[in-house]
Amino acid sequence: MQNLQIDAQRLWDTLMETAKIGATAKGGICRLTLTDLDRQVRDWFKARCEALGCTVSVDAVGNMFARRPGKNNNLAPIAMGSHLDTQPTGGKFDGTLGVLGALEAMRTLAETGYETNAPIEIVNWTNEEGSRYAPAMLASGVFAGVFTPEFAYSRKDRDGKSFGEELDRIGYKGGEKPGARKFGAMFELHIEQGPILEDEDRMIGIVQGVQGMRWYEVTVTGQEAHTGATPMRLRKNALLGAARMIERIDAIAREHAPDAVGAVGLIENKPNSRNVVPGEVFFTVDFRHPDDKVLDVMEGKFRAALPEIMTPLKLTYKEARIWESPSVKFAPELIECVRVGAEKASFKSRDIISGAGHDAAYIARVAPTTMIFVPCAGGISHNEAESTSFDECAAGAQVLLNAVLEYDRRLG
Ligand code: HGY
Ligand code: MN
Ligand code: MN
Repeated sequence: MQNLQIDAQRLWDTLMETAKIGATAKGGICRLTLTDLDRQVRDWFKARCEALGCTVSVDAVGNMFARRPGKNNNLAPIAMGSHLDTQPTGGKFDGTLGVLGALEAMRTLAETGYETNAPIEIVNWTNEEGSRYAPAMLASGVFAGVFTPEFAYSRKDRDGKSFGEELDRIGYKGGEKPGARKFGAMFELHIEQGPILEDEDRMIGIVQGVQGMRWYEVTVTGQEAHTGATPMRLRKNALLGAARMIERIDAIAREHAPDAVGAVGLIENKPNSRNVVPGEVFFTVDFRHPDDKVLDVMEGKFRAALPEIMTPLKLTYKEARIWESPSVKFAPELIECVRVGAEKASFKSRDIISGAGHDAAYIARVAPTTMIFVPCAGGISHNEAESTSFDECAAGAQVLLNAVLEYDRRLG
């Protein structure tokens, strides 16, 4: 395997160029899935891949595949995937580094004329973030057979627009059946989104798997009333019930620390008027833990707390688990390729479990899959201040290329 070197400056320039698509005043990116900004970055990505001689295909939920042939095109392709959609106050690197790191690896293969045994594909997975359309990792989930395309199309954002109509509107509803394309392997480069690599001065995270994740939706119903004329004992204050639940959700996660995490991230208070007792509150819950059995215990405590808190306040509620992604272990033979890839580039590494969810968690169900992490400053992510350095981005792309070529070499 030649000692191919990625072009660090070219990678950085593409990251900064695409960061302009949805740039926010605070230096982040707001590029929600299936918006015009998502279309813009998809068009940009498609054009760059085609300029390399790749053929770009799109499946029925908008997943994009840029393919470079190998010596033996009967071999299943080796994929390098991640996502180009962001959080509303996202950073420049979450997801984008994985797709553009793969583009840089592909550019390096093309300009050196290096012929791989297997075809190589870059993948842009639709709606990894789950911010506009829940659940997260929706389109990689369809590809892996966890959800149907119809389920994905039916998902609505908080303005009532459906995934299906928005996918159509931006022109990325492809003809390919999701999952019909079989990968030999998938590698995903991603920022850690936590503080461990930086804290231990390691450049590369050799990811072993992804922790279990569960999302819930709760609607609390009380009674709108005048905040001045209604005695406290007669109020049915939905926001008070929600507030007590938010505190309890935090406490449940802390009872199972240090590995458990829990938060309420989205809340809608109605009518949200300063002199009306809130009559209805909608909020979301995110629980995670490496052990699914502990998530069962946390779920039980959460569900027991609802009547305990709501009944004395004369409130009613609806609760539903809308998403469950069990903990995932990645493919040992691919993890070994990443280890070889990091050693080849002389980067200090450590094994790590992913706290964040990733498309790789679903693709691991249908193909050998693993991930490569690089640090982000202070472990901050899902924040406009998200920052991964020039050298760290380059290191990630180099190890991605090395790992893919190590895997490909073993096919020869
Ligand atoms: O929720 C997650 O962990 C991912 O960022 N979608
Ligand atoms: Mn991500
Ligand atoms: Mn994210």
